[in-house]
Amino acid sequence: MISKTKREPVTRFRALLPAILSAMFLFVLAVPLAPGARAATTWQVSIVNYDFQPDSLEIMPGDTVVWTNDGTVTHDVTESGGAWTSGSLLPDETFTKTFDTIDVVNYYCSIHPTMTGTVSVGTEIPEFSSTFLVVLGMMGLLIGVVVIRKKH
Ligand SMILES: [Cu+2]
Repeated sequence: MISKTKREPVTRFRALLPAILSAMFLFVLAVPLAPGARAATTWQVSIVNYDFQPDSLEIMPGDTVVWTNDGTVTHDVTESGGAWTSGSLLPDETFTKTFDTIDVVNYYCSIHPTMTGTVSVGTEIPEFSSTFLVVLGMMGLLIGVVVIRKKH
């Protein structure tokens, strides 16, 4: 004979299972998005044929961009508002810059102003998303617990 008290924990666990699984799923999603969980990346931009290739980058705060003059004439990398510049880059010379703050950075070559490029820093993934997903997972768990408490 199976007593009622022995069956109860199994029933409780089964009812909680969807909440536990959804919470685990959301945590798994949130972890790679959490600040600091991701290693900084170095991105390469080639300056060739009077063009920045690629001319549009989507990076995360803390990432580094290396521009290399693969062309045959002097170029530079200058922020559109003049906040910073690489100075003259002779063929084969490089310019390295790390972007720490969320921003959309437009730049151009001041020698050939039709050459333009953009670095989007952390704007592709909303800043709140990791926190949002963790909170959502915890809410799922909490709702599951509340539902079980009401049943028993
Ligand atoms: Cu140029």
